[in-house]
Amino acid sequence: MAEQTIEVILGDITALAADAIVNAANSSLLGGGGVDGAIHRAAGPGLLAECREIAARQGGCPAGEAVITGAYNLSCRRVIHTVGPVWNGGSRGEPGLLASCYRKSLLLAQSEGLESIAFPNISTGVYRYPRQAAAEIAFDAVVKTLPEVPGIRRVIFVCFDRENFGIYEDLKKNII
Ligand code: AR6
Repeated sequence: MAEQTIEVILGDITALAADAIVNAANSSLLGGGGVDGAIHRAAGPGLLAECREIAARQGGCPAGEAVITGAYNLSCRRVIHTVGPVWNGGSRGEPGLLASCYRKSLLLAQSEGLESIAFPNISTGVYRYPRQAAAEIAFDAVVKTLPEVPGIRRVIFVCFDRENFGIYEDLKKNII
């Protein structure tokens, strides 16, 4: 089987030309701050209009799930919106919900015929998930799901700050 790669980069996910970029959205799907705000600003108003339609049709998106839209003014082809858990101490299902964000996004990308997907560090901003723990879950979920999604050739973890970048680089050295 052809190779599947996992890359770690430091940068702004809105600038990536991957087939899909993943948005760390909230369950309303109607935009917000952080990476969600940056993606909506860069994509333009068409993205919000499509998110509104999805929200009206299915009542938003629960934590751990994912939906897909067009990319409008972004350089990628599609945007996958997933909703991470709010960190509440770790005993309210947060690890499973965070893993599900990565897994469901990969399955959705595969089902749409996409080959490359870029993830931000879901839940580690406004939702306060501890960074080391979140990064371990991200790698673990991706490594475990990749065999089920052979169409996905490239997974890119896009870190926006040096602390997350360091954590991801260390994990990549140890895992791969
Ligand atoms: N590119 C890549 N990563 C980014 C960018 C960017 N342009 N901007 C921020 N990050 P957050 P959450 C990183 O808060 O914790 C929103 O209001 C950031 O450094 O965006 O899942 C939503 O509407 C952090 O590491 O998402 C929800 O209400 C990571 O992205 C809520 O925040 C995630 O931080 C979701 O919170």
